[in-house]
Amino acid sequence: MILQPIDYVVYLWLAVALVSAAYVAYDQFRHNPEATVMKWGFVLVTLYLGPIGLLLYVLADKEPRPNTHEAFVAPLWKQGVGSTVHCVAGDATGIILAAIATAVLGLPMWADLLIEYVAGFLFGLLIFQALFMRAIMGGTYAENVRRSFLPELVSMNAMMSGMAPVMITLMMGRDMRAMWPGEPLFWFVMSMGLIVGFAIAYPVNVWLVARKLKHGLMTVRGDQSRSGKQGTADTNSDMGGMAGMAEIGGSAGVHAGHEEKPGTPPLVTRAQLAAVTVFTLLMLVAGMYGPAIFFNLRLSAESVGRSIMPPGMITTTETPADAMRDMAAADPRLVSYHAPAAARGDQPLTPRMENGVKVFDFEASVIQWNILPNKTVTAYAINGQVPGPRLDLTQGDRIRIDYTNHLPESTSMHGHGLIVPNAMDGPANITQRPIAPGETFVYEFTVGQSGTYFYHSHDKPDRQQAFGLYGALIIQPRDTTAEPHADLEYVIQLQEWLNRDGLTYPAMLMEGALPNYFTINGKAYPATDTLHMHVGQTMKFRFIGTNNNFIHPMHMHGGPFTVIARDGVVLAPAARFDADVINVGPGQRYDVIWRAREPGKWIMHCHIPHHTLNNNVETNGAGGLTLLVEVEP
Ligand SMILES: [Cu+2]
Repeated sequence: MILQPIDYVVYLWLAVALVSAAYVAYDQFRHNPEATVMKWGFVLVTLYLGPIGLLLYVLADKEPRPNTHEAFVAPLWKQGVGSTVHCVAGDATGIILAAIATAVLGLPMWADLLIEYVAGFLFGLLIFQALFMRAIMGGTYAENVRRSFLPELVSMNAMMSGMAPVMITLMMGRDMRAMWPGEPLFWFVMSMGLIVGFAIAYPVNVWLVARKLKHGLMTVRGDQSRSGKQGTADTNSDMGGMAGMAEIGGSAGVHAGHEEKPGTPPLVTRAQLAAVTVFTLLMLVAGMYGPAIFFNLRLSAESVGRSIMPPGMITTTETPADAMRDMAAADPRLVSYHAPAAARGDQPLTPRMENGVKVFDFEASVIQWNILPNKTVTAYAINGQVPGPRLDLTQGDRIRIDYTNHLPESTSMHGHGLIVPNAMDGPANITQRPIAPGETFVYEFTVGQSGTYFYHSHDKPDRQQAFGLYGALIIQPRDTTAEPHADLEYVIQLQEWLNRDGLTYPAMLMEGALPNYFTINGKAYPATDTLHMHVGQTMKFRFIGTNNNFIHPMHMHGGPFTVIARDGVVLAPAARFDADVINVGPGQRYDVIWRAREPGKWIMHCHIPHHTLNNNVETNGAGGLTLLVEVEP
């Protein structure tokens, strides 16, 4: 599934890598007179480097015409390619196996790096160098390990010094999917790291080949009557189960690209070797330690949980994984319901009566929700709507809410402003154990108050309420005589959203997390409701600060309204006042009555102009927190 623009590149790259590796495998084993160890080396490296591996194969190793391979691969630059391919094939395989293991085990990045280095080095040395090259080099396995140790060390150091910073920078940026081997992005990032590692290791390998410390490409022309799969018995026993490698030994004619015989003394002094070894060790330290200055290497793939953080979020070496998961996008792959574009939230929910108790079923899940006809958000929703269903109650009702959690994280519900038994209040980990995914929690209490209230998530509300876990509680008083009357009524629930490149992040008053969309009842203007009135009619607006961050100065055109209640409590007649702007802060409720005085199109909107735009764009004269009231004569 495409979650980010980079994913197109990732899938394309991985497809090209697979096709390239398939071609190299076919051509190597069918047509190219190369040693088997190098054939496998090129296949693996093409798998890791994609089209670059294919390019190197065709330019440096693929026999151009029959019986020209010996001469074709002779130049030093090609021998250097062969030597680097041999190194990277072994080292990278060890590194990738280690990366998968450390991710699954939940080890931190710093441990991941060290284990990758050791695994890559050992895999390269013990298997790709000492084991597979033994038939060519001669001698015992132990002699080969000893002889290969320094060349393998300097080559591995150089490769890791290039790979580590690329891997860390790309893995530990804002798209943490890159840390998890189950994600295609992980393989793409590994590929990018290996490309840089290959490039850095190449000059080192050219030097190693030139000084006769390592072999490069070879030409192997076996007995044509014999299948390449069948080696001699003694080679097979050395190779264990890897019979396919057998033809590098036995009776096959092997010609190393350089004409030295096995055992030719290296053309290198102790001082040169020591200098190169020390220098590549310094490169390694710089490559491994350098990124720790900028990234928190204590994080693990498991702890960050494939989070994608908002663009612009400030992360430092101290930013914990919890902070990243808190600010991460809602995962669109978890969407269980695509609400129709015209669906509305705040729908009255009819209870079923059980022994005099009004019972409501709440189901929280991840949905796709349209805030505009052409703009969807990934929302956390109750009963598939944003805002959640409205509960129309009467003072004195006994109610029960059976709350089932289908979210990927725990949750809870708080009845905001209500006087309830403490155990029914909702703050997760304070008055109740959070409702785990798949669990149901029962909230039951008697509604003693009346007025405008709301419910919202009280488990990580900065994240969950921002994603849409809230809804209105409208409670009629038992005695309605004191209630100021209006002809019509409309509930206004405010919300802020952050949506970029198709992903929805919890909007927060933090760097990189500021909202770019704003909704009334889950819709941004011009998708908000248009209200219809006649001159002389009155409308009771119930403002609810269901949003998380801003105080919204809600302003009415066409004359002032009368503020008649605050936070569910009706103001005494002497305390009521007229205004044309009311500041609705998070959690606050104001009931106001507005009289239609003149016919026409009157708008209500937030007076922070940025909040009346959709991603900074004005549509049909406004956007976001804007509502149209059409008054007929
Ligand atoms: Cu506002």
